[in-house]
Order: sequence, then structure tokens, then C-alpha cells
Amino acid sequence: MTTNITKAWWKESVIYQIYPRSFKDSNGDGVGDIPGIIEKLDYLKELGIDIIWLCPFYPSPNDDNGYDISDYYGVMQEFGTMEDVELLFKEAEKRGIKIIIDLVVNHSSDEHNWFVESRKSKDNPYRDYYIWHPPVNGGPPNDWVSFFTGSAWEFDEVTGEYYLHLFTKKQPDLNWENDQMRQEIYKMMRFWLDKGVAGFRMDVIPLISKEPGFPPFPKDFDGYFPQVYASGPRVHEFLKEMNREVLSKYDVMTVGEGIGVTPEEVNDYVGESSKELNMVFHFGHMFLDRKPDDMLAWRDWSLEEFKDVFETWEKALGNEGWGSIFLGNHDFPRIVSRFGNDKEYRLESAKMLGTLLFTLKGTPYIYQGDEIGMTNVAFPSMEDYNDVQTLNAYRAFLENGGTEVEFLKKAHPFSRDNARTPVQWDASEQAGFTNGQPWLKVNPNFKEINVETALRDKNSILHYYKKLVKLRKQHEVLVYGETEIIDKPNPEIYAYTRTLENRQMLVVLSFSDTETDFVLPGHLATYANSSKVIMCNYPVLPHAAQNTLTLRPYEARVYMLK
Ligand code: TEU
Ligand code: CA
Repeated sequence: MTTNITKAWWKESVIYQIYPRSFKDSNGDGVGDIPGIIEKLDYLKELGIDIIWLCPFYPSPNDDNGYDISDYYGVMQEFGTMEDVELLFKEAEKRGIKIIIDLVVNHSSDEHNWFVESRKSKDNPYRDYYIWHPPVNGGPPNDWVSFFTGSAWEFDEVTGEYYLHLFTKKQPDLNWENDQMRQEIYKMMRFWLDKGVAGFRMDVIPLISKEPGFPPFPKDFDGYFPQVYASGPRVHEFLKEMNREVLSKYDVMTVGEGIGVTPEEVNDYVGESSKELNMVFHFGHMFLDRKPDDMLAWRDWSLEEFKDVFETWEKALGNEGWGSIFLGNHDFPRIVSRFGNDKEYRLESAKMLGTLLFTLKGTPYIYQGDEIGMTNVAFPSMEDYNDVQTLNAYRAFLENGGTEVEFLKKAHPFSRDNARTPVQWDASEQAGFTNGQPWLKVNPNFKEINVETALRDKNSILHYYKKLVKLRKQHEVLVYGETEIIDKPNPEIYAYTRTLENRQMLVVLSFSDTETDFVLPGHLATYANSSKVIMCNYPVLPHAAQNTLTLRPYEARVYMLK
């Protein structure tokens, strides 16, 4: 099998996501900061990553932890200064690490100067930077809902109109129909690119173009609700313009948060000839276990559905587009708690999930702490929670007659705070994250799960991740090879080959907590019998493959077939 995929540095890279508030506090105020990241660059270099995705570090009232930006050109005081950020860029570059930053331009903070002006009067020059609408029948213009519970419209007394906010009411949506506003965004992007950033992760970018006339939410819609708001009529025009005027002038990469994007349309965003973005994150596997429109309602899912998500997207992307592989981020539960077993098989299942991350086709993204197998937390009281999505859902839950105890049961597996507890650096107080009181409590399991312990133990998840990074760098087939699923309906095993020209690898992953037999199809068994296991998450390697592989709980194996 040959491939005519265009090669690119960002396809071959490994990306590490940093949520600065929770990464490392350098000055004891309990909040992670930029100097804290600089301290840990050598650690990241050792891990082998190529690119850091830095979550928002700009001034913000922190209604949504930095995703509500009040100044696109500055640095949040708690995180440090512009000099600190410039030093971070320089120190990263010294180590051969690139940095991409979060571009949050579907909305700003209501404390951004543009909005402060915009709400003053109907004829303010900034009025049209946001989306204002007069009341309809004395109420909101339509029935759109915010991603974080309640109406997406907020009434503003000053001018007697509503403004649109798809997220919290402190995150008013910017009006991309306004040419001048768009030019301001492009100018700001150039500002950061000229400082040396290697690209952007674009927050909820498919939402920037709104349906004209603001029609009501379609009746009987049974898909995933962001699809209704995503991919508005001018989204591709805007992204092409952004690419033409800004991105195409630099050698950079972009990854859009592909919320609401369907496989059928993905190459309109990332297909090479579309000249818009390089990659998007797809969310099919992130919403398998919850009802689309209700974070609190869980549903059962099967491994087959999970495989189908990745297969569908790889097929849809073909040779025109490129994928991004992630299992979690700052918005979702910890991957080992969600897709693995964070109790008796934490080590094995975290390594197995890592194997998946690095052997599927697409650029892999590690979320901070996953490389040591950090787990979900179960705070005993709602007072311990910080995330605005969780708190809004809690308020609505109480209004509907629920209790704190009931809500906690639901919040434990789904709250975004699961991924936001401080990174566990060592076994000292507060996990070595801070000398003070952390802004969010440290997970009580830090004495066992922390970086220092993992560095000392050659059998740790961390060391396994390092090997995976190396493996992917050594074998081009793991980057560019095509994936073919074997025995897709198998409810416990996720197995696939990766093939590039005359090279072939076989990956076999068990999602089961018991021993499981897996029968290889004839054509593969022939090769497997004489092939080498080049990666395995159990210390004792299995013998060379036979037709039937007996996999231990959460076992992961990578064979070099040819
Ligand atoms: O997330 C967008 C998004 O769709 C999330 O709201 C997601 O559905 C939810 O968190 C799942 O639990 C981005 C950012 O990643 C998120 O942190 C921000 O809160 C949001 O945009 C608004 O900027
Ligand atoms: Ca600090």
C-alpha cells in the first residue's frame, strides 16, 4: 500500500496540553503560572514531546477559567508577565519545543473593552462587535440554549436588548459578520505569531458564523445539539479569509475544536485544498457515554461504537485531511477513569490507552497528568467544585428539587474539575504543586500517583509513554500508515493493523478486566507467528504470536509484522 499523503512536521509531532492554572505554581499563591511551566520544560523535553498547546493565559475575570478573555494582548496577572511569556517561548525554543496557543474568538469576556463599549448605547462604534437583538414578544429572541445551561440570550437593561452568549453570560458571542471585528482578530493573531508561536488551537471555531434570522431550535432534533449551532453559512468564508490574510504567511499549524462538525463535512475545514485549518478535534468518542443534551444523563456504550468513531473519521479524512487523536482534555474526565480501570488495573489500562493514543493515525495529544495516570477525583462537597459548567448544572438541579448528595454522585464522573486538579509532582504536601493553598484541591491519591515516583520506577506509565513517543518517531508507519480494523464487532478487543508501503504493524488492545482470547485472521497469523512484539504493557513479554492470542487484563501489544 502506498500513500500520497503530504508530509508535515505537525503530522509527525507529539503535542502536550498544558492547563496553566493547574500545572505548576512557582510563587506559593496556589495558582499555576508561567514560571512554573518554565521550571518543568526539561521534564517535558525528557518525555519527548514536540509541541505544547498552552490553554488561555490572557487577562480574564475567570468566569470560565480564562476562556473569557478581557484583553487578547496581555497576560493574566496571576500567571505572570509578558516577559515571563516571552521567556517561556525562548526557553521552549532552546529545547526544540514549539508552542501553540489558544485562540478564543467565538466570544470574549463581558469585561473586554469592546463589550464594555458595545453595551453602552445602540450607536456605540463597538455595538456591532457583538450580537444584539430586540426582545421578541417581550422575551428572548428565540429558544437557543447555552452550552452551560439556560437561555443563550441575556437581557441588558441599558439598551433594552438581548445579547447572545452560547457559553456563560459573561462570554458574549462576537459578531463575525462585522468586517472590522474580524480585522481586529487577525491583527491580534499576527501579534502572537510575530512573537514566535507555532500556531493556534481554536476554541469552538465552528460556531463563529450564526444562522441569519436566528431561527428557533429545530423541533425533534435528535442529534448532538452543537450541530445546530455549528458550521453556519459563512464559517468557511471566514476561515478562508483568516488563512489567506494571516496563517498562510507563517509556517504554523492549527487545530480547531471541531465541536458540532460531522465527518461528512470535515474536509471542508481541514482538507488540503480547503485552505482553512490543519486539523480538528472530533468529539464522537467524548459523547458516547452521556446524552448529547444532558451532561448528567449517562448511557451505555460499546467498544464497537468507540472503534467506529475512529474508523469513520479516518475514512472521512482520507488523504486530503489529517486527524487529531485525543482521549481527554481539560473539559472531560480523566482518561484512565473513563475508558480504563483506575482501581486494580490503573497501570495496565493507562498504558493500554497510551498505546492507542500513539498508534492510531493522526497527531497525538497528551493532556497533562495523563502520562502518570492521574485519575478522577470525588470531592465530598459541592464547595470543593469550581467549574462553571458543573456549578450551573448544580443550580438547575437544585431548582428542580434535587439535593447536593444526589448531584455529587453525578458530578463525580462527569465534572470538568476531574481534569483540573493540580498536577501531582511529588509526594510532599499539595503534591509539590504549590507551597500555599491550591485553587482547587489536590487529588488525595497524590502520594502514590506523582511524577517523582513515576520517574524512579522503570515500570511506570511515564516511562511507557516515553517509549511510545520514541516508537512513533522511529516508525513512519505509525504516523502515515493506513489503519485497518480487525474483528470490529469484538466487544473486548480493539485490534488494527497500520500499513505503509511494505511495512506493517499490528496493534492489539484489550479493554477487558479479565483474560481474553483473540483469534487472528489467517493472513495475519502467518506473519504474526514469526514476528516480534515491539511494545507491550506487561513487564514479561508474551511469546511470538500464534493464531490465538491470550491477552491479560488491559493488555496492549504492538507487533512488527513486516
Ligand atoms: O469547549 C467547548 C465545549 O463544547 C465544551 O463546552 C464541552 O462541550 C464541555 O466542556 C464538555 O463537558 C471550549 C473549551 O475547551 C472550554 O473549556 C470552554 O469552557 C468553552 O469552549 C468556552 O470557551
Ligand atoms: Ca502562582
